[in-house]
Amino acid sequence: MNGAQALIRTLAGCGVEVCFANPGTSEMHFVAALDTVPEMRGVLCLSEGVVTGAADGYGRMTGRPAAVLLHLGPGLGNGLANLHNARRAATPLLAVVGDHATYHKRLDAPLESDIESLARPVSVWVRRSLRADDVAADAVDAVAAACAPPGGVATLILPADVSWTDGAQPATPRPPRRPAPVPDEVTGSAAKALRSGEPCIILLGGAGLREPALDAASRVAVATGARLFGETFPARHERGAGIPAVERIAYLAEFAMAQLKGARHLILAGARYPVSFFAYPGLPGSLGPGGCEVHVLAEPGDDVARALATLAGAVAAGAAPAAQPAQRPALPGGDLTAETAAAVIGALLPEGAIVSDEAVTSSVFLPAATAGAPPHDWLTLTGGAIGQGLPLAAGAAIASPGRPVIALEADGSAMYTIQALWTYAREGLDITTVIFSNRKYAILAMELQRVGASAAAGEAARGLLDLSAPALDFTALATGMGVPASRATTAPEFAAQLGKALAEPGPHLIEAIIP
Ligand SMILES: Cc1ncc(C[n+]2csc(CCOP(=O)(O)OP(=O)(O)O)c2C)c(N)n1
Repeated sequence: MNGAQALIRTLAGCGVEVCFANPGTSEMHFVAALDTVPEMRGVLCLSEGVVTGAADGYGRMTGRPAAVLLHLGPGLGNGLANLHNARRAATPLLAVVGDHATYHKRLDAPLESDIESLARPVSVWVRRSLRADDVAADAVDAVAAACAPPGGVATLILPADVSWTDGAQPATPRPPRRPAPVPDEVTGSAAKALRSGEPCIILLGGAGLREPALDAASRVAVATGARLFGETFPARHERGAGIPAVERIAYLAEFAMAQLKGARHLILAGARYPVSFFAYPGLPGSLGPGGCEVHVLAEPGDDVARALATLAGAVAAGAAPAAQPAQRPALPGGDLTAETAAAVIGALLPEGAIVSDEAVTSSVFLPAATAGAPPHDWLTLTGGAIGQGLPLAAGAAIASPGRPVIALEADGSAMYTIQALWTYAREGLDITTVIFSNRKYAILAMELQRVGASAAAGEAARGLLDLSAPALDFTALATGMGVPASRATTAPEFAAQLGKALAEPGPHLIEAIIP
């Protein structure tokens, strides 16, 4: 058995069963080894941003890492933006980065680069395997690091000669580490705040936005009058009819400050303290109200659900959670806009859907329109690096066979990793993609004003935010990659096309032309 075979066998033994890949020459023994380990499914993606974003979606849905296979420093570099998003999502993910043979590095061949330095900022763990004998043990350490709560990117650098050298053996998996229990005095201090009669907010993040944490948090809110919010961009938010509804903190700082206003105690359950996405002249970066006491009930790597259950036991005995009632918007007539499109999506969202939301400005109306739809998961752009939504949907679909996946995607963001559509078609993934085609970088037109740069901005500036000439033809792009596609220009057209796409298995794309 060579190093690559021992590595892949070890990974499969550790529960790593999918490898999203874009390989090169230094990874050829890894590629060849896939045929000897049928438990590992290789999934080809046509750019590294798709590879890493798909692994993020897979990890968010399974709680287990997918592997990615990347080609030296440049391959890793192409995948970095979505590794950054995965880091922000605390997704378990194993990045295998192929490298030149150990003895070839001194020659400074064209693809030679400093892989460690590229990997470190997005990784919780980085190691270079130096011998075929070590690679399997390194893989076990890598998986343990990726899975250590709350999860992260572990990067294993794999020299070509470590892959091809014979005499390697698989290593035994280690049981994953459990989330850390929250000490009684911490839950006790939060309980004291909740009993004080002073206004409290509980801010949920990470596992706090999943069941059973949501039920416990809702019981606390019902019993004490505390207000519940979710972090602005959660990795995975379980929501819909029957699940306690949690409004997310707004992206715009002014709105977020209004939501948090009046709180005397801010209890963080798996969430970070809320800060403004960017600095704006004259606005604070810290969004909590002045004088508000912060209680860290649970860090993201702690047992958030257990801490909330303990808290509910202390302050909410006998209280029932407030379940979101089932309700859907009526199908609208008339023009297609971000608002009517959201109503259509809310009216038709299927039970058990997984939504990848990178609709940017068009996502504003989606939370309210879908709040009472059947239970579903909502995945968001955790790290602000656009080009994540389409790859994320691919990984979520591969992680969750049988569940419908819906990618809600802004046109500008879609173009970063549009190659994901080819992987949808090749793998036959049940993904319905909606492109919100407003033919501009709308959010940046708004930000131009908000940062105070609009007075100086003229034709040249507006040109950098405009996507209208030539108009992107998303139906042609999709069909060119094997995904059936249609274009909607009215709300009823959109409803008919979405209904049809959701009813048929396999990938579909709808280009929604909106103002
Ligand atoms: C990797 C990366 N590059 C650039 C940006 C800056 N950026 C933020 S939003 C945006 C454009 C978004 O336009 P679109 O996806 O069409 O959504 P819209 O604002 O029109 O709703 C850009 C370029 C970013 N966030 N991430």
